[in-house]
Amino acid sequence: MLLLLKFAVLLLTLGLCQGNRQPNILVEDVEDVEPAFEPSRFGSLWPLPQKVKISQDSFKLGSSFRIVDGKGSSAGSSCNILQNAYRRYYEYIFGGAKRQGLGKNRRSAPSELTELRVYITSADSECDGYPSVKSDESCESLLFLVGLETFSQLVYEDEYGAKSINATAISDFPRFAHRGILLDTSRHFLPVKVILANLETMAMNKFNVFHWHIVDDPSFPYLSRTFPQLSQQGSYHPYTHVYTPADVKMVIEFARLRGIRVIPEFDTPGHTQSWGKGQPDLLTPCYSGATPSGTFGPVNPILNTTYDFMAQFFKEISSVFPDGYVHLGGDEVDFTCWKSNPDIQKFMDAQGFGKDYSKLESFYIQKLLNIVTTTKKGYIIWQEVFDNGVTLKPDTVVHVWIGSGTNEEMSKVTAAGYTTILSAPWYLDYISIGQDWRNYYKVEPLNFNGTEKQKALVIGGEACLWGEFVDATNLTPRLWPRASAVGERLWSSKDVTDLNDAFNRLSVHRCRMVERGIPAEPLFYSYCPREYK
Ligand code: CP6
Repeated sequence: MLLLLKFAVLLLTLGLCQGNRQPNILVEDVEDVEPAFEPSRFGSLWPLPQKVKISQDSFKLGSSFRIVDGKGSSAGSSCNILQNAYRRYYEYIFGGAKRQGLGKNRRSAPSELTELRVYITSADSECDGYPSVKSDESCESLLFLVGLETFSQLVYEDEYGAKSINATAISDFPRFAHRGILLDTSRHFLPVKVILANLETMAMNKFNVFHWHIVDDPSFPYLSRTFPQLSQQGSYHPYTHVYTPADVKMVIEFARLRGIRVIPEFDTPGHTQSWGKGQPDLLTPCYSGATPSGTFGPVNPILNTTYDFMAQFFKEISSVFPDGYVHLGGDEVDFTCWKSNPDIQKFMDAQGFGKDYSKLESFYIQKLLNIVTTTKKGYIIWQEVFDNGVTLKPDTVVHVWIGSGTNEEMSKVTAAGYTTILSAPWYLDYISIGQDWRNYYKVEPLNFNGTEKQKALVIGGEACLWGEFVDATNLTPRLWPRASAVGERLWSSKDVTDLNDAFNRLSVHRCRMVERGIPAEPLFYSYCPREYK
């Protein structure tokens, strides 16, 4: 794929197409003047592309500058991902300012750029489809989104306020295919507007997975068509604090247009208190001595009705969420309630599990995985499921989150041949004074003992913003720009570790987010040319 500028050429062939990693952005003067490329000045690029050379030669974006399909491009006016992105980035580049009285045929000065022409060269650019881990940035229209973001980051205002861009050569591709953000809509309901604003910001930071931890103990905001009583009874409010099918569709489409996958998490058998409100008998009754105490524990693994329910529920989920993967949780199962329940004890004896409740946990998960497999989805699970020795499909993604022994866990998971994503060092709900982004930035995901083959199984990571202490009032500034540090670690080359350079670029990138209407918090004392309004 290439982006072509009239009077200067911007070749943007960021490639990852089916293993073909030979991407290039090239801006060069068509008058065939060899631009003087000066390395080492990276402007405000974030995350840093794999290779950047910004020259001193600057060009003004002409007053009739537009972003258009190149002639003969294999994807064009009918590609809504592209058309939508042209409009979005035009607004970002020109700050949404109306530029009136400028006819299409108005002449521009010779050094002015008049057009950004977009050439999509591959036949099967995904204009209508959804991004996936395999097609990750391999399909050109997705790659294009990333390229257009990079292009917009190269544009700056000269001293007279004119939009300018320097002749620049960029080679780019992501280091890791899975670059995620976890948002939790159970501890606090997040209005769709807030979710969309964060998807938009994810795109600015080249994240490509929205891990939607949609339900958990405190509330069940997902409105299920098959089991509407789940949110009717289990949400904070059955009308105002739910995600309707239309809301979910909107989130998925908004994400798709930005090259972002939406992976929902329906965490079981633990973290399910809210499910029990609308689905009687789903949870295990806890006992106090010989009688039920009236409280409930994890999903009840010994009833056939549990699995009938899960089969129906995940059949719905598999059709509502188009991504190839669902996250099935499986973390932090508390055995206290299971231990108290005499029926569970009988079942344990009958199965020969003895007193090992992790065997019961695995029994449940194994059945659940088989159910979900029939829906033709892959699954991601938290690390405990792997630790407990459950049989997993070869394409399972193991999500490593526990902060102690993280490297050993990464070694074990990859030695067993599973792909993995890392979150343990990136719990953004944990806050303290100071520049904690530096700690997220310093993480090297492949710093564990293992072969090259093992390291290749690390497909990426996720920054997690668990929801106990965030809602619409404070989520966005708490997430950005702290998550941007994770974004660069997952995108840029392993040797991009210069904290001072990162600080300088991130400060400007932060101001750019602010300018684009995102209340991203400051890194340190500073000001932005255009402060948040
Ligand atoms: N909720 C769920 C959580 C956490 C997990 N799962 C969690 C645990 C420990 C910390 C932060 C978050 N709040 N469902 C663990 C994956 Cl420190």
